Amino acid sequence: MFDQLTTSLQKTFKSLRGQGKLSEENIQEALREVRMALLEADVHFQVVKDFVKKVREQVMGEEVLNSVSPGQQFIKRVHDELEALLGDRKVDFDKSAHPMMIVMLGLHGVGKTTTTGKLARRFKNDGKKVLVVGCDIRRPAAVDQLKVLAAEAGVDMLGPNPGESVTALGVRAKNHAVLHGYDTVIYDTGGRLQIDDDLVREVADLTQMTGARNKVLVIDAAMGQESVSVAETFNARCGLTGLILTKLDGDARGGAALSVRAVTGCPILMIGAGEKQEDLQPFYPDRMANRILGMGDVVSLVEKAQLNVDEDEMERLQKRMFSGKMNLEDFLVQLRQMKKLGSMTQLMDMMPGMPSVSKEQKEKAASAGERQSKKFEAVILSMTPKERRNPKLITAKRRQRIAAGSGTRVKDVNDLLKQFQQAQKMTKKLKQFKGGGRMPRF
Ligand SMILES: Nc1nc2c(ncn2[C@@H]2O[C@H](COP(=O)(O)OP(=O)(O)O)[C@@H](O)[C@H]2O)c(=O)[nH]1
Ligand SMILES: [Mg+2]
Repeated sequence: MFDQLTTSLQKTFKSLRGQGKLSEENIQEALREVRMALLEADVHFQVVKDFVKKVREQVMGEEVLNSVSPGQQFIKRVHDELEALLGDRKVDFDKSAHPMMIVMLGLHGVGKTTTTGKLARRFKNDGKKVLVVGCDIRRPAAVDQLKVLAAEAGVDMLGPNPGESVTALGVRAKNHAVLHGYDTVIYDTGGRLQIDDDLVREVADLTQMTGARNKVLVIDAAMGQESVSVAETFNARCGLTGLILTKLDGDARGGAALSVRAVTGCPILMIGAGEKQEDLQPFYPDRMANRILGMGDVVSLVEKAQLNVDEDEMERLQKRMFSGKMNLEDFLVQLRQMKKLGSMTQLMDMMPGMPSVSKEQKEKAASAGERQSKKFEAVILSMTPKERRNPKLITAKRRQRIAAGSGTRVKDVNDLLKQFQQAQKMTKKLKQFKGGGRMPRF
């Protein structure tokens, strides 16, 4: 997702990077390219217009700072505007009422039921007692689908009684939740292929009768411009409180999804990037902006790591990475943690510089990467603790010993040391970025 946008923006930035000074002319040219990139990615034209205008105003009116190159400053502006477009800050569900109620809205097939299961699992893991309610009463299969997902998430589920209306079911579920001490109630509703009055009235009644504070529109990121008008209609009739983008794992251009936040003013709460229940993440505007610009998503990476692996170890590692110091012991920890994190392909999407690579290339690189990290692990294990802490000690002779000891070739030892040096270089950039808020060169 967003690969194409990333590629074209990076091309623009590349041509700016070499410029010692930005002239009005090359700013105009760069802005034109940014505009094209956004339009090609299917971002709504009005949103693009506003976006480019804001960047232009910012860039024209400002003095070039000494510490950064003009090109970097331009990129920073684009980054900031992109972040503002995606939302000023991270927003969570409205948890002020107990039980907290969420109504899932949206067209057919966008991922409401799947996301209901994902959310249920998430809240359950947070220690909440969760009830999901199958309000898609016209399709018996939909209620069964939710039943399966609820069982998978380990939460309770309530379905319609024969002849029961959606609002009656909604109110019954609410009473049931209050009576039995549920903390969270998620209503999965039915959708249509296109927006129609009956549907909107039905869900508007449901939200009103239950008093649910969270009215969340689920948007399929692959859907294109239609999602903008769908969002406007739902917002006008139900008063949306948030958005969830799904299918960000796909190849679609995704720009329409980026426009919906700007058009409705509703925050994006979560993003779904896969069919499995764990494939749901909170949405951070700044991280998404980084990712779209091809800076990767180091912070998300570290967070994902924290969920799955030893937290103390990760924290130590993170600190060392940000301090610009890293030795081969840290590198080994990193290799092992990465292994625990699951698919390399998924991880590579989050790595700096990676999003501009094609999917096939990523997959090919991923399996090669997994083989290589096994080798690297063996190599590091064959070093003495002193060598691991101070890789500069590793002379040609020592390389031979290490290769023999680990059943690898000297070339593998060299490759590892080279990669380690690159990682070290990157951590130094991270340090700069964290310390001074400056954009790393990419
Ligand atoms: N790849 C991918 N597929 C998804 C995602 N979310 C939902 N789906 C799939 O989209 C299809 C429709 O989902 P469903 O939840 O039934 O949509 P609903 O009609 O809105 O309830 C199903 O095949 C889901 O597995 C996602 O984030 N990524
Ligand atoms: Mg459904």
